[in-house]
Amino acid sequence: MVERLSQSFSSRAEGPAAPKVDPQHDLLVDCKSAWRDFSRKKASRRERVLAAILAVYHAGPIAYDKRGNVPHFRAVPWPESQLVRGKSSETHTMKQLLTAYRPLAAVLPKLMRRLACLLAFGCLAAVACGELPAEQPARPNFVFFLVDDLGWTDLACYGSSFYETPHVDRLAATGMRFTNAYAACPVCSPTRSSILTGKYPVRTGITDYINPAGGNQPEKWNRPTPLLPAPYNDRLALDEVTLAEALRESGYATFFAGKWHLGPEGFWPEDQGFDLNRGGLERGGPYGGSKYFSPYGNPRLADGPPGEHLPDRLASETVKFIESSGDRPFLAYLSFYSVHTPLMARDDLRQKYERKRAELANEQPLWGQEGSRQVRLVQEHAVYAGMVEAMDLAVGKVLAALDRLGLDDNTVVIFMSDNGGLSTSEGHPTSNLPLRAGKGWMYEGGVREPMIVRWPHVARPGSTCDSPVTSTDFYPTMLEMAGLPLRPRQHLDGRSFAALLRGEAHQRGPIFWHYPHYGNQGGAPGGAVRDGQWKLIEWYEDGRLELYDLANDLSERTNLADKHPEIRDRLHKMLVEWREATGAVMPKRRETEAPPK
Ligand SMILES: [Ca+2]
Repeated sequence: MVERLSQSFSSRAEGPAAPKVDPQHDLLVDCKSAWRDFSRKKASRRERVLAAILAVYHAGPIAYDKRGNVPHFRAVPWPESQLVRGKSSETHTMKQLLTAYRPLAAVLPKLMRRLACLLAFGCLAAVACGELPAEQPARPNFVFFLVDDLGWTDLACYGSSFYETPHVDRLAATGMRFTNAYAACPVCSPTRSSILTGKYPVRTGITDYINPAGGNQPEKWNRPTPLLPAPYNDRLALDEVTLAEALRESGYATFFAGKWHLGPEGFWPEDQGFDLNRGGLERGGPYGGSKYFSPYGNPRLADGPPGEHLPDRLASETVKFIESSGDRPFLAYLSFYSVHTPLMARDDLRQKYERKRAELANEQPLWGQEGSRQVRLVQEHAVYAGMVEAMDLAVGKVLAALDRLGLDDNTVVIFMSDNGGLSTSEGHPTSNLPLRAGKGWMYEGGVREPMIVRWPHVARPGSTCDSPVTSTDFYPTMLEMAGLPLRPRQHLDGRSFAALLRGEAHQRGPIFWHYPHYGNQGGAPGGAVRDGQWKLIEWYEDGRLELYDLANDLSERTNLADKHPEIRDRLHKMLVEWREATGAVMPKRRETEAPPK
């Protein structure tokens, strides 16, 4: 037993991957890491007790409270002479320490009894009684990659044969890839709010993308549509306890980089739980300066050298934060402006994909029809491909930093997009086939997302999960991963999918959407519910219902509303009751005729 501990401690203390920490505290960190490792590996009770004794004796309350890992810990007034020769304030090497502790193995049963007497409560008592859960006590770090407008098939690991995404593919190979993951809305601000609050957009009132000029509010609406869009909130309320605030309250360092799009100044990341904000504003795109290249004209992001590329810069800022986080657990939320318009890529990447497009010489039809819009059917947009690859390179930069710093082992990495790929407007840069339509639409192309979660030692590397989840679910899932109590009154609509990551069954129940707006991409106001294999869409202009069997019709080609009226009516009732329960605001009929086109 002691030999096993010795090996673990030695590798922690002397191996090349040992985390770089304050020399005053490296002993503490290493004890802690060792204990965490033993917990993870489901070590025997005796091994865990010994690791705990080491940790308690040498850590004391300050180091643990600082990191917030084991808040109930108390230093044990253990007679020094019995354990280590010398003063506890001295720094011991691991080898010295283990030599000193070696006799402990012989007296362990007696020590356990004495410990149980000394500690009537607290974590160590739980260890001694064998009650400590197998979960690691060290809180995991979180890196959350949110990509803007990335479509379901925009990654090689999700089937793209044109875009090249080796770094995200590697993330998928080391984590779990979800095939039925949804955004809470087919446009961006609402989904962003759902991740940070654990609530459907209908509850935060942010049901459409935030247009700082208010052009999509009903009083300013000037498009000749049958309905006036519903009014909606143009900022995330400060009284929401965001995911970042919940983690920060528990000792996490919190960092935001990139696109925010959840309200004006005063409602930016620094006002919603993030210690640092690099580039987050009211803007929905990189609309200042030279846009995707420095100078950025962004009051929350200092300009870099001329021509510096924004996704790479955001990755560098994220790495800098991770390097400076010390021994605090952290949340690094890298919210790319990519791959949203404006369509701009590095010249070398654009040229690479122009060559690739020429070599592939596609002869399939490029365009189909979705409502009044053309929809792209083939991925071959060289500039967009360059944007996807630049995002992938930035992800790779952050993942490499985790590896280099020895943090990959205790960092949960999440990858997600906020709505479907842009396929029916603004350059039509991508195709979401086999999914129907894209960003701005209630069909699967608008809301089904690529989603990857790497939870070291828990989620099976390279696994795939087909169970439906949605963007409200990150909040409770991440609290559960961190060993923190859930906040069900905050994340009202979120359901933890930690069980899925553990490989266990989990039925999250139906998933709902409410989008009472006209998108810029051709979509019309509507609502939807997915329950099992079935999805019902209700179009608010005329109440038309569409029912799809996603298990057999992923592309939503065959409307079964008339063939299965009982399923249609059951789902419609669910949707109506959900809207009533959540106080959904509906679009209104115009009181006067629509202005002429
Ligand atoms: Ca978006």
